[in-house]
Amino acid sequence: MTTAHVTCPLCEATCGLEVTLDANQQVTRVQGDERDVFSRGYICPKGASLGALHHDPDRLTTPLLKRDGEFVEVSWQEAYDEIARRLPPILEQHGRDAVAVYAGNPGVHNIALTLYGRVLYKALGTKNFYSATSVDQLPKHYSAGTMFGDPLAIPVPDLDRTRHLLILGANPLVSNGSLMTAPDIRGRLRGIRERGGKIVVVDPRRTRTAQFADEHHAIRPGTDALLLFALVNVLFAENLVAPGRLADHLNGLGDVRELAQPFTPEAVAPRTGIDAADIRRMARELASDNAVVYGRIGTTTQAFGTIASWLVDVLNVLTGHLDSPGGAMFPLAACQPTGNRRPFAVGRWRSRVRGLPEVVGELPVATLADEIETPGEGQVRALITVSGNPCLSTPNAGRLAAALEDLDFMISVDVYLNETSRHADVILPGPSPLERPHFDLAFYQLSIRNIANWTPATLPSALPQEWETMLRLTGIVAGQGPEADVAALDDFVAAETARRNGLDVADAGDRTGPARLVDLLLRAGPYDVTLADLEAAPHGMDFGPLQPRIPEVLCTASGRIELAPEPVVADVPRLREELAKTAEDGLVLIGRRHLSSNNSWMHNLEPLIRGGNRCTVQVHPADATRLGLTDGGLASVTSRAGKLQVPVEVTDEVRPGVVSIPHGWGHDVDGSRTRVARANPGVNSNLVADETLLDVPSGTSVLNGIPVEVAPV
Ligand SMILES: Nc1nc2c(c(=O)[nH]1)N[C@H]1C(S)=C(S)[C@@H](COP(=O)(O)OP(=O)(O)OC[C@H]3O[C@@H](n4cnc5c(=O)[nH]c(N)nc54)[C@H](O)[C@@H]3O)O[C@H]1N2
Ligand SMILES: Nc1nc2c(c(=O)[nH]1)N[C@H]1C(S)=C(S)[C@@H](COP(=O)(O)OP(=O)(O)OC[C@H]3O[C@@H](n4cnc5c(=O)[nH]c(N)nc54)[C@H](O)[C@@H]3O)O[C@H]1N2
Ligand code: SF4
Ligand SMILES: [Mo]
Repeated sequence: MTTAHVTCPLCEATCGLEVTLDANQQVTRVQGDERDVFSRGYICPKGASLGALHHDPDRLTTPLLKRDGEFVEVSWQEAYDEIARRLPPILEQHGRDAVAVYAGNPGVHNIALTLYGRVLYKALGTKNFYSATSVDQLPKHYSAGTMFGDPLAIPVPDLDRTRHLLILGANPLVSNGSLMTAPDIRGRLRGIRERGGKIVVVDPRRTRTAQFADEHHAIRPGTDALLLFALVNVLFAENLVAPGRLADHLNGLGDVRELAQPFTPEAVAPRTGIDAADIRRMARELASDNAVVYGRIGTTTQAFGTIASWLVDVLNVLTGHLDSPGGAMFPLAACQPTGNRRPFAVGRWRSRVRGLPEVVGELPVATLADEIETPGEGQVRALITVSGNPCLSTPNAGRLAAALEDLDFMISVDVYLNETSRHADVILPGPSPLERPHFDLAFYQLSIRNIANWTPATLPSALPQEWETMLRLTGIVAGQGPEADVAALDDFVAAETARRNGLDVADAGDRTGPARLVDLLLRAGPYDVTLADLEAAPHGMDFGPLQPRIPEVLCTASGRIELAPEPVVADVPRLREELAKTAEDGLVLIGRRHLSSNNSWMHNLEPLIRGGNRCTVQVHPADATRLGLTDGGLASVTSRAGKLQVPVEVTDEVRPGVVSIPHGWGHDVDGSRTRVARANPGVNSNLVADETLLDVPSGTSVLNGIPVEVAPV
């Protein structure tokens, strides 16, 4: 029997887990690591199923190649030979932009894909780079980029010190927190209460978090920007604006006051569904206590995602709670993202068909199907998906799935043959989380304490590590063929990393791969640590609570916080038009998450699916009566984009006028190899998500607040 201490790579919470294996290297137990410096024993059902994931017989262990429409298992050599035969001619004949990339969420939880994926994407040099970011947090990068100059400088709520937490569009008791790395959310929220503080939730659903909170406001979807502007309006109207020490670091305070003028509590109340008196009180409470405003998916994947994301931080600034203990603070991770600390720019290129602007190096995935379907120069003819399942996770998924069939060539770097990878010509699998080292490069940038924890691989891998896969593909797209010298490419990447950070690559000794890069980044980082120090600390190192970072963190051209950044302000007229409209009474669709699911890809694990799938459309009793829907009956849900049928769950958890279906389901497609998921398929909510509905500045999809019609079947 052996015990390993690992950091869970499945969500943003970075819990420390203790994995027990028997003599046959079977995982016999997974539990929370009581000694982990950050999570102190916390674990959720997903973390507990790490063993089930590792042992899942459907998880791919060899490359698959499609021959005459059927997948066959092949050697790595055969897989790369096929790629080398088919991919370079597309690049040569049609140019770099003819090959698109879609990078999915698990890649951000995987150092091999984070550190070496970018090497591949750079070598490809395509403008057609897409990722899950444009169905997720892109508006937050946009607002951080324009306000603070760095799209990665995202302030997080200082959960352990705040006394008043206003949560909009997040359900951290279920999601375990996002853009806020904080294991054991429940314990930390309880801490706020114990300090005499208060938690307020703004969400169209009475979620678990809303039930736990002191106060819940069931907002009408897509109207957060109106509510937030009204809060700003009240702060100015009642002379509650007090940015404190930030006053010396601000531009645009007067502009914000002026912009907020039309958004009085009385004006926004009928649209948001929140009383003017409540809005005034919420604003006063934000100003009077050590408070922080925090917004997540419900504020980003909606029609005014960028404005809402911006106003969250405007409120934190106006109340003096940005960069202050108990407010919204900038983490300082042990490994800093390398390189480009130049002022943020958007729209450096545009998508070919719809002319949508590039943001943080990517185009909105809502337009990927357009780029594949529309002939002409620059048409996408090949696609590489890396740890992504866009056929379940992106809008008008039915259209995208059909478009993928038109591609000349497709590669999926993925651990399952699923709804997306079934369209590929070649699937390249990677090791399980227990067979690779782990370090939460991305999420320590968003952590509510400054933490670092290195996890060595628990078990040897029969599969190549994914950094090698990325470099093999890099070699092919760089014209070096399938036999490219991976070690030489890795040396080059390490030398570049060292050079950019003013280090000598030899400092990292004879390490290779991600371990060498992490060691170099640690050496270049703000704390006096190396990878050897982390290796000697299996339960992690704690560098303490967050510290103020303004002005050092700012990277705007002015060197100040831009409180009214021009590209965001340019979208305010659209919001004013929204304010002028009378409230429609049609139904809108929102999403939801469940504790035992992880977007689209963990439904194949028995322990997580026990009790059947939870994929229903939730409908308020008043709407159900009006529409003739019955609990347990079947409903059709129709939008401009598509149609689906789903069981009805009548519940007053959702507000009237709102229906909710979780995303990530719809596993009953031909040709996938996920037996458990197929037996509990649910429906793909993104069949009705409308790819033409976007948050205009960022191009992020509207996945919450989609107009739909619901009828009994
Ligand atoms: N309607 C609606 N749609 C949504 C959302 C919503 O709230 N509502 N949420 C959006 C959000 S926030 C996100 S992040 C996206 C997620 O969108 P995606 O990232 O496209 O989807 P995932 O479900 O995370 O799928 C991840 C894929 O990675 C594979 N995978 C898992 N582990 C590994 C690994 O170690 N290596 C490799 N190579 N592959 C691996 C899985 O098999 C799966 O195919 O969905 C978005 N879509
Ligand atoms: N168990 C589990 N955990 C997960 C995931 C998972 O799939 N399952 N996915 C992970 C990923 S990739 C992410 S990005 C995070 C997301 O983390 P969260 O954002 O915390 O997760 P959600 O449950 O999607 O919460 C969004 C909330 O917004 C509400 N909402 C919808 N529309 C609106 C609106 O217009 N305004 C407001 N104010 N609220 C609205 C929804 O009702 C929902 O409760 O979760 C991560 N953690
Ligand atoms: S909360 Fe997230 S990191 Fe923690 S055990 Fe669950 S899935 Fe893993
Ligand atoms: Mo996400």
